[in-house]
Amino acid sequence: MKIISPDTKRINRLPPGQYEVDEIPVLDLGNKPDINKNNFKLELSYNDKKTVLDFNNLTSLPEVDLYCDLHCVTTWSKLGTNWKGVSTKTVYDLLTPISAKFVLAYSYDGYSTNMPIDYFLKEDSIIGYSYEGKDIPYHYGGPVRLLIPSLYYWKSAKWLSKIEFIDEDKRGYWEERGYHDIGDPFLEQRRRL
Ligand SMILES: Nc1nc2c(c(=O)[nH]1)N[C@H]1C(S)=C(S)[C@@H](COP(=O)(O)O)O[C@H]1N2
Ligand SMILES: [Mo]
Repeated sequence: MKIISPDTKRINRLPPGQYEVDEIPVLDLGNKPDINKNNFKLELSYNDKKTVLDFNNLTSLPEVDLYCDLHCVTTWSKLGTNWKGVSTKTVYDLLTPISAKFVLAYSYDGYSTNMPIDYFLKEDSIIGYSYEGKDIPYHYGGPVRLLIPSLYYWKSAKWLSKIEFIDEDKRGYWEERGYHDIGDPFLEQRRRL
């Protein structure tokens, strides 16, 4: 299935305060996690419910093609990127029935980020494993990263390790340091403090 991110259809596609770049800058904490397709595992949890997927389990789920823009809070935006992966809804449904209100995503480098469930489940939110027709390069968060195009790019966890569905919001790495709990680029929700 082909998904065109709704924000790419806006008349003014560039959110306020952003400028366009040609190449996606590499931004992360600088830790280099030992993770690849062979040792990759993704844990999903909601209270006592738990499921673990390896790379083959993940790529056996229905594949989606995503066309989207990326907006980093440091003010660069990359317009028109192409990814493949699994819809977040597909993965969420593996734990059904659940009624979580928030999500905390964790990464193999010690990173984490939180968001409301409705943003996590937007039609253009995916768990990505391919970028521009190839495996996601390690420096861009491969083998598997989260992509939440409706929020600033810090919500798109690279080297994804775990998705925790929760009833009460818990802050991730940057959110604990003052960044916004939602982070909508068109509303300029950059910082909470
Ligand atoms: N695991 C992990 N994911 C992360 C980060 C990180 O430090 N670690 N940084 C975030 C930030 S601030 C941005 S802007 C994007 C950068 O992704 P890129 O390096 O692929 O451009 O990843 C986000 N996801
Ligand atoms: Mo960022």
